[in-house]
Amino acid sequence: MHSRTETIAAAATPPGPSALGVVRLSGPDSIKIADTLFRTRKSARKPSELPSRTCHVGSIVDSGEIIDSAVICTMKAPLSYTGEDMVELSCHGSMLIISRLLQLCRLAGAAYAEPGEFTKRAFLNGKMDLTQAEAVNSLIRARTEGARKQAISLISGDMSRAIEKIRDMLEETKGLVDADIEWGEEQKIEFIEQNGASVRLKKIICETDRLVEQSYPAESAIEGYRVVICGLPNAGKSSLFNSLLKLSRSITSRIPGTTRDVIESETVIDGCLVRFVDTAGIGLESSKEIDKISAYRSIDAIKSADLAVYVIDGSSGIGKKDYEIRDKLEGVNWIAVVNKTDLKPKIDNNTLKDFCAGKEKVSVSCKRKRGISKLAKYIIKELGAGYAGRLMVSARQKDLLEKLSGSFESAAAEIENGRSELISFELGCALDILGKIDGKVIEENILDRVFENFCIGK
Ligand SMILES: Nc1nc2c(ncn2[C@@H]2O[C@H](COP(=O)(O)OP(=O)(O)OP(=O)(O)O)[C@@H](O)[C@H]2O)c(=O)[nH]1
Ligand SMILES: [Mg+2]
Repeated sequence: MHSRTETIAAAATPPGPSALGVVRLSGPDSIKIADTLFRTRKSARKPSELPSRTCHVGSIVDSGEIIDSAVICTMKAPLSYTGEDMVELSCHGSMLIISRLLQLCRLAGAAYAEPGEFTKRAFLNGKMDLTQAEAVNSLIRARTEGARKQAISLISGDMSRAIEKIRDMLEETKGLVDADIEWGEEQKIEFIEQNGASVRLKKIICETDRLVEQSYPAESAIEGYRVVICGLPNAGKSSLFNSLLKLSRSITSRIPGTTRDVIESETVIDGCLVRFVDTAGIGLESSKEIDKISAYRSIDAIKSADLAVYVIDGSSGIGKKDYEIRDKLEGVNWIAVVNKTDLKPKIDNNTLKDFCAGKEKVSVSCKRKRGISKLAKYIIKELGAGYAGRLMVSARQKDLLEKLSGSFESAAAEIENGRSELISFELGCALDILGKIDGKVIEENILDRVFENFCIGK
């Protein structure tokens, strides 16, 4: 990325014909650069002559030629998104105009911005912490109301406040331990001996555990949870897939082996994006190569599932082959669905209980559309994908939260041993991890990784 003394420019709107196209500049020369290419319509004023944070209609000009009409807004530091001098130009959304405008910015001294560079500057200038910056990207990528709400709650600082609370408690405790190291003998603080450190650490662990419990991965929320429907041929997998999607997506027929490929389609359930995957039946008595390939693909799909839904034909019963497939679900989160409940049942409760081995089971009839919405809600619950009272965290944050819990374990062990210096060291490590979560501790390679996933212009 560029140094912050450089001024950057980028299109903030996607390429392609549209009503408006926005180009933004950020950095010390933003307004000076805008002066070279913009004049207001009536009074031909330069951007530097306009009051900050006001909008003005005018023209983009290149050597006397009018390129387009545009609205300009200049924002003087620090009152801007990045905290630097900024200019936003809204012109017509034509690729020709936008690229010409960017060229003019470049000729006047701006560098083309890299992905996320505006938000990175906002972070570096203290406009937001790293949890908020990451949430900006989640907000842009959110495709469901649930994910949008979560991203907004993070941008407004829900995660930042939770981290700050743990930091306050940790700093206070470390302060007491350090005082104990320095003054303990003389002033008889005996903080550690009086159990003070361990009581405080328990409270901190409690607070952290709550945060870990509340958190769920942003990637699944944004890209969709993968729910793979599997089972024996003809169990009604494709019928269930279609019923859950409320769409006739897969072909269904009474001939076993109808589905050959892995078929995916997404839907939104209770504000959560779910990607359902229909698979070929496993265990088809066939020597054909194509059927073997289908079965391999089904098994592969199961391995990548956030949740597997094992469909049982309730009118056929549970047999040896069902158990063989169940064994392939080892290590995968799965539930059982008994389908075709409109027909005479052939499964007794004990067999079903034994097959499910503690896993949940739901009964449906795809033909009569019975039990489908209950199953959909159940899937959301099983995925842990509900949004109420929860925090969407990036893989990076989740990893650090787990490390934080680990460092508390080490601190607790040192409290047991009564070694103040080591307690203080472990608490310091925990503070360091907290700092990496919200960006109080800056590591350039981490920042690069966070911002490289952003779009250009954000
Ligand atoms: N009576 C009844 N029939 C059902 C129900 N669900 C599916 N079927 C029928 O069962 C047959 C198989 O359904 P599919 O959905 O194609 O089954 P599948 O598991 O995808 O089958 P393959 O792709 O061949 O593995 C079709 O004739 C469906 O109409 C149900 O709830 N009740
Ligand atoms: Mg099928």
